[in-house]
Amino acid sequence: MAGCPMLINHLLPCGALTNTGSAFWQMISQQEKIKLLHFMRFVRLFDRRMVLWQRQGKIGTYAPVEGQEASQIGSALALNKLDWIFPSYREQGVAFTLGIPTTSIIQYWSGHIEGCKPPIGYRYVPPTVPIATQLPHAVGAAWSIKKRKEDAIAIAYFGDGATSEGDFHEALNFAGVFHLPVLFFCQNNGYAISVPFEKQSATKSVVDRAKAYEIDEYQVDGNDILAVYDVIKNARKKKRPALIEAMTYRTGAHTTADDASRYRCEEEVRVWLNRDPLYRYEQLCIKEGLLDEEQLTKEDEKMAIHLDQSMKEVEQKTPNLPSGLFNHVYYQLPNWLEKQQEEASEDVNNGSVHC
Ligand SMILES: Cc1ncc(C[n+]2csc(CCOP(=O)(O)OP(=O)(O)O)c2C)c(N)n1
Ligand SMILES: [Mg+2]
Repeated sequence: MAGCPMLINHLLPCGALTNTGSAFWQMISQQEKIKLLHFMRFVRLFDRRMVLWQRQGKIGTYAPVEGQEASQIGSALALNKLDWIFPSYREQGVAFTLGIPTTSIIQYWSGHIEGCKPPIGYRYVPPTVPIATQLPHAVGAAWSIKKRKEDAIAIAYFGDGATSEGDFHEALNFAGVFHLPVLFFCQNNGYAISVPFEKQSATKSVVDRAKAYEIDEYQVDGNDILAVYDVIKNARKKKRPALIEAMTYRTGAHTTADDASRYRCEEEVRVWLNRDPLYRYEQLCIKEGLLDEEQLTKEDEKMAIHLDQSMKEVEQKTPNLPSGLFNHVYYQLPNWLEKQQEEASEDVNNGSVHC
């Protein structure tokens, strides 16, 4: 397509198929290597099911994660139980890896408040939709970790678009000045909705900004799960502020409300499909003789059953009423909002709004 600003060179030159020299690869058992593949396959299956369910009207708008699984699963695996995690809205891969239940993730995308509640004992805060606002929150948590001398870090997940927000710069500055144990993990997927990275940044990469705040910087091939794991593990150990840029790509649309063909061409997407992180890891497992096709198929079947059951469970829950939108915002609702809440209830009662 003429005039298509292709992001084909957006990925770091990665050389080998996948980094088998990785400390992680050397460390884990054969069983764990296969489990990792199941994890990636599960997130992929979940993601595709969610897009279908959105089309069937079972859930609300959904932000697909396809193409970013290695960045998300690799980074989440490198975290410890006491770490504080501040996700954006696209972090389903992180949530699954940390053990957040499938029903909870579906509930989040169905507008149920329960989907925002992490299970007790998890330091996974509700996903943030306002871009970059979770970064100062992560800094606050890191400050508390430092004061309490906890053996933990805070990590904020965000996209390349978030780096144009004031919150991003304030957070990095504060973290640098106070030497806080916080990782700023940017998944640079090339776009902020339809805006390509080079149109919103004068610097060639996100990590270039780290120098200004005197914090550590890492740039990693975000489609290589082993490389991502190693980088996060290494950065985590230092308990210092760091900006990490995982170079990746979302092969789907920004959300189910977006038509990505309006701003990027087929050729660009094709190039990135050939760099698919799941395919890469799967090929590695095959090459290393780890893969049992029969076992994989059986696992896939189990996953599909689990997903359908989880969806059924969510559907059986009481639907979220529009009046619920007003809860959990104020300790005491102001009069004018109380009135709106009553009106929302009336709309449901008289049938003008369906749930
Ligand atoms: C403060 C704020 N401004 C604008 C938006 C609208 N918005 C939603 S997603 C998005 C793009 C974010 O891009 P990026 O940070 O790269 O994350 P990605 O969606 O690519 O994962 C924008 C501008 C928003 N949610 N919050
Ligand atoms: Mg982006």
